[in-house]
Amino acid sequence: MKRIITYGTFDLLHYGHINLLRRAKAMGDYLVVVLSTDEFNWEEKKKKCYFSYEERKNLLEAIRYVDLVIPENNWEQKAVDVQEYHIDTFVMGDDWEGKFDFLRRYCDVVYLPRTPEISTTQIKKELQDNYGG
Ligand code: C2G
Repeated sequence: MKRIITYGTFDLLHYGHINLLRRAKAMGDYLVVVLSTDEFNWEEKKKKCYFSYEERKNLLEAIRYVDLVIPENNWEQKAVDVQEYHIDTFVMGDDWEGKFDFLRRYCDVVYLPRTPEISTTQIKKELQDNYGG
């Protein structure tokens, strides 16, 4: 049982997120998604989510690739998470390239190419430009 973990906000879920989750799950048998809480997003990432934590969690739990969704409350929990959940591989999009190499003492660390031309920020901007008041 190869166990994979990944982290994110996953707001306005889109095919870039799905591409990441599909590839992450393909690397093992069990995928843990650590989902940024509303507080963490606002206080640490300055992101105001359209969907709440519970709504984003419900969406992720409906995805066939996802086996467990747990909260991300701070930047420091990753080393604890990978040990507590007996993780074999930590996976993130390559916009985070190199940022989590310190986890290599606990598990493999893999950065996957991001899906180009789609992002939650861009979705919000295009909606504002095309349908904004
Ligand atoms: N992603 C992707 N392609 C996109 C958009 C996102 O592969 N077009 C990936 C990101 O690289 C990330 C995951 O999807 O691995 C989730 O993206 P976000 O929700 O934007 O996550 P982020 O805000 O980067 O949070 O502690 C780590 C943070 O929680 C990561």
